[in-house]
Amino acid sequence: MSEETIFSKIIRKEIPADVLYQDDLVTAFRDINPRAPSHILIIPNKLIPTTNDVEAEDELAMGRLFTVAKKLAKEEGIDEDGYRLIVNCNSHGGQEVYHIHMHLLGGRPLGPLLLG
Ligand code: DGP
Repeated sequence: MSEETIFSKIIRKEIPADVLYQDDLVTAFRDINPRAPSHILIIPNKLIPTTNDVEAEDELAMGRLFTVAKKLAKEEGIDEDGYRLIVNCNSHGGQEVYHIHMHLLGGRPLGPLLLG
C-alpha cells in the first residue's frame, strides 16, 4: 500500500493550496516554495508515488498532465517565451513528495539545469 502524502489532502481540499485547476483526473496548484515566477505542480488525483509506479491504465492521467501544463502555461503568459516541465523520481532525482507531480516552471530564463 502506498502512503498518502500532503498532496492527497490538497486534492480533497482538506488543507489550503492555491489550486488553479482540477478535474476528474488531475489537480494543479502553486508550489509552496516557488523557484520561478510561475511554479505550478500538476498531479494525478490517483496516488502514484513515482514514475516507477506508472501503469498502462494511468496513461490518460499522465497525458492530462501535459494538456493541463499547456493550458496553464498559456494562462500564466509564459507559453511563448517558454517554460520547463520536470518530474523528479526517487532520491537521486531529488523527489521529496512521493505522489508523482509535474513541475511547471517559467517566467524567467531558467538556465541549463534546475532543481538539481
Ligand atoms: P519534489 O522535490 O519534486 O518532490 O518537489 C516537491 C515540491 O512540492 C516542492 O517544490 C515543494 C512542494 N510542496 C511540498 N509541500 C507542499 C505543500 O504543502 N503545498 C504546496 N503548495 N506545495 C508543496
